[in-house]
Amino acid sequence: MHTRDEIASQPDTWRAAADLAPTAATRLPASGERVAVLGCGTSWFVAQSYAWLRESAGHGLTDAFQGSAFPAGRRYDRVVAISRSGTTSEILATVAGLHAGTRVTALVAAPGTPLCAAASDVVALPFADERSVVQTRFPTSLLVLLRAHLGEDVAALPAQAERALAAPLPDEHVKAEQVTFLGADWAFGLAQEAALKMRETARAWSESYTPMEYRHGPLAIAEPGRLTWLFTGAPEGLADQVAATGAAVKPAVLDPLAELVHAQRLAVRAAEDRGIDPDVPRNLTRSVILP
Ligand code: F1P
Repeated sequence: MHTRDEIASQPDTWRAAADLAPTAATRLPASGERVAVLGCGTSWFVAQSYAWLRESAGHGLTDAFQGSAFPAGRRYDRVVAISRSGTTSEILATVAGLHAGTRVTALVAAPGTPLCAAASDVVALPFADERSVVQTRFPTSLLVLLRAHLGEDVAALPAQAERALAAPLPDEHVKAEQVTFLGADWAFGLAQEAALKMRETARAWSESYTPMEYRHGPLAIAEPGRLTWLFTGAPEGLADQVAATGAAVKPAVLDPLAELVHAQRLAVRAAEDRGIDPDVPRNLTRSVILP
């Protein structure tokens, strides 16, 4: 099963991504540039996480947009377009419509694709490309590269991925009727990605919020037989409040990116438990190419 194999390969692809960071540096945004990051689906969630990390690390204004929702009047020094396939229509259309002179960095798994031809700079991670329709190791490996580029020491992350691959998946979690993922700050993008993984892979009811936002309504659906999974620390009192509803609570143990790996495994296991083949997600294709 290639989805499971690709999930399991992440310690290696994360090492390769960290090794690529120094030579990719000149093709990635320089400190101080005004940057917009584009993506669709999984790649949009990576865009959100990267934007939060870059701006909070003091490297400059960084906005994230869906490929189809770029505000055409805005001017940026550089647009970073994330697309595993390099073929997604909305990304290609938005890049084609940018103001002349905007530098474009394409972050792809597949070099030689249309997005690469439209970009001024390309960083390709072919070692993280996937046979699986649903994305797992490309987005996480790309975030390792981007975190390294932003100055973070990522040396310990592959070992975190190993721990996520060995972490338990209790029946109470696999059989949960509904799962809500919570992540603060840059990890909100990861929580959204985990919830998408549950929908794409297992057709499961899943939601995602920041921990502070969760109490503003979504908590109403917490009840026995459901799961709330934290990717980051819980604000004062939240874990107790969720536990009081009878829902299972999974606290954050690992780096949020490794928590995502653990959640990818939950999506695969939940799919199998429902008799669904994770390698054949319903209604989905590798990328959305519109006529
Ligand atoms: C983005 C994407 C995937 C999704 C689906 C359609 O593709 O939205 O995240 O799983 O299969 O395409 P890409 O632009 O990153 O190649």
